[in-house]
Amino acid sequence: GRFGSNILHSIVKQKYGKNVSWIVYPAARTMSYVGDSQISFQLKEYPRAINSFYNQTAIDIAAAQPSVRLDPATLLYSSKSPDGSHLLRSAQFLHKELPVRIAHRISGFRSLPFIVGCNPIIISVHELYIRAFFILSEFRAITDLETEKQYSEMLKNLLDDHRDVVTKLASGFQECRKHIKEEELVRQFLDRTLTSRLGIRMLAEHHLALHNEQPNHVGIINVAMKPKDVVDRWADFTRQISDHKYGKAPEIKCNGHITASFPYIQIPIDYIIPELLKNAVRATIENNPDKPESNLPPVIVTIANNDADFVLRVSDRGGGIPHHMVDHVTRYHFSTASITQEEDTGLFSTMISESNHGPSGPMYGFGFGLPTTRAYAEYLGGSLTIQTMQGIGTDVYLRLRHMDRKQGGFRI
Ligand code: ADP
Ligand code: K
Ligand code: MG
Repeated sequence: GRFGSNILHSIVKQKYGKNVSWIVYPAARTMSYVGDSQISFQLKEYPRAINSFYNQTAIDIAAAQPSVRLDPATLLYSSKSPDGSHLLRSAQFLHKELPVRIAHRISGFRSLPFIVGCNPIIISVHELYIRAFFILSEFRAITDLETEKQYSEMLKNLLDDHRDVVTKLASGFQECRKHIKEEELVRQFLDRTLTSRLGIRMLAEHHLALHNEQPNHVGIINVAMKPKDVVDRWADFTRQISDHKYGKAPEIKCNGHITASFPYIQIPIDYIIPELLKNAVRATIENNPDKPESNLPPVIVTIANNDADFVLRVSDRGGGIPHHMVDHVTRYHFSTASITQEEDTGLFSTMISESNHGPSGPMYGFGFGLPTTRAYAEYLGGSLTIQTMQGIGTDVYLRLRHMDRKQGGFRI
């Protein structure tokens, strides 16, 4: 699009000292040059041309640099200064760090098998990353608060533009993964891409949040996060979409250390908890099809807090996971949502039936809940384990390390 032609424009200008203009034909996926000099070429097949019209060396150089993963305690204790210099420092760190992280992801896209890399949806995500790389790396040096404000505005827009990346990756791989022999390759790519995306978004959101005053918060860190409150909030949400889909919902109870509170970053938990609750609620309802709401066995969340970590156990009486499926449930795209089992359903949007859509998202169907949850937990120095009793129900243990650096903590 326009962005590509802008880059081409400056490359040509630099090399030949001439201004040229371009006509882009999106339908034909070709790009022709019209101008007044002798240079004349045509780029056939827009996707393949990405490599020629983006300045590759910049990405290569950034990709060769190591990423700097931050100790969350650094985020917490980098003190706020009245003159706003903490905002400057934070923006300067991102200005250097984000292009490196994005370049690593671009390397990941480049090393995908050809058949995957060619998928139009995967290409569109790859392009989003290339675009982000140039927007981030070409931003001018941040030396004053006015520039910082513009940088933050740009970050906010990028976060918006990348909002649907997970859904896009899910649908892109859904279309082409049947051609891939090495299952492991897809898993590694998705694990890395999704966790790196989580890290990038946490850093960006943290910077943006430093601009606001939110009670009990330093940036994205909730200095007194109460797991019980988070669970309760997502329990309401899950019961609401269950009610919408099935016309009923089991109770979701909390026990254990219900008064515990400590500093933590809520962003990943806000993804993980609803995924676990949705699975438990769905199993409970599908395993008790004839019971009225009042007779449904409750889903029970137990909270355990200690010096090193905290554990959430989600227990259901949803009949358990059948033996032959236990090893598969944490695989991307594995789902017992009937429609995903159909071969070659084409566009992903058709896979999640209308009736599965609550007011705030689907109950199931992506097959991404457990694998993403496990990848996030491991990225944060924790784990996700599943204990299932076939015929009775399932216990899922989410274990997460505290942020405290004395305990080894984790890095984002
Ligand atoms: P999705 O919910 O989109 O199907 P998940 O990764 O969350 O994807 O879960 C994969 C599959 O694992 C589900 O389709 C379901 O068959 C099984 N599963 C997950 N959690 C439970 C549970 N608590 N009880 C029984 N089966 C479960
Ligand atoms: K799955
Ligand atoms: Mg699920």
